[in-house]
Amino acid sequence: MITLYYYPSNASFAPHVLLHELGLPFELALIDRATDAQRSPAYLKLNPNGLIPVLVDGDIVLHETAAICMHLCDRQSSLAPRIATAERAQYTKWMFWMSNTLQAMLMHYYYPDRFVDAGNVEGAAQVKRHAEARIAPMLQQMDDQLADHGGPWLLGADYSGADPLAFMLCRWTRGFANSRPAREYAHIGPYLKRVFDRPALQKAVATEKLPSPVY
Ligand SMILES: N[C@@H](CCC(=O)N[C@@H](CS)C(=O)NCC(=O)O)C(=O)O
Repeated sequence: MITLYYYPSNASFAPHVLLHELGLPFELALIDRATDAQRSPAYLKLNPNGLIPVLVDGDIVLHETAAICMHLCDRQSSLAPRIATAERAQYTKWMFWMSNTLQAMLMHYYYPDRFVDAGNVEGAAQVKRHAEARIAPMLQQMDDQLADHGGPWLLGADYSGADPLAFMLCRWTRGFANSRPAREYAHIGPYLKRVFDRPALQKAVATEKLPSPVY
């Protein structure tokens, strides 16, 4: 049995969608952030970083969202390009870029107080503004990618594990105050709608009870 440790709307969303795409039996285990369950001794044994998600797949215990997505996709050849191809190299690049660059900056946007001294409200507001400003050209890069290949999915013609991850991260920009959220970009907007319309994503949205509009 596969278990995904999750919390609604958190980074567990992309793996949750992929589990539905795979059609494999799995169970969800709620890590209740309201009670800081991600910092409980039992959970820290699964992920010493105290962060959501964790995937347990048999004797594999995995944290890091992009790594979990790639592991799940490797179970079904249609969800990731074949190893040692140019397409695979680009897929790996986008997974690392989303995790390392876009998601990392979104963490500054969502948790700006962690990057300044306690009580430094103006400093935190500044970090948030700067994070948003730095994410704007990243969204433009994704928009350019979609425009350049003209295909329906992030990599081009084929849907892959990069798509639920891209959707999740774009969704996290929905509250941007000083620049355009992802849905307002010319190519990302229709792309998000295509990913949103997939039955697997709809199932994850329903289970996590994400409020409308979702992105
Ligand atoms: N690099 C990690 C980041 C995961 C992450 O930041 N998770 C957030 C939820 S979206 C979390 O668990 N936050 C709880 C906390 O910071 O205490 C990954 O990709 O899995």
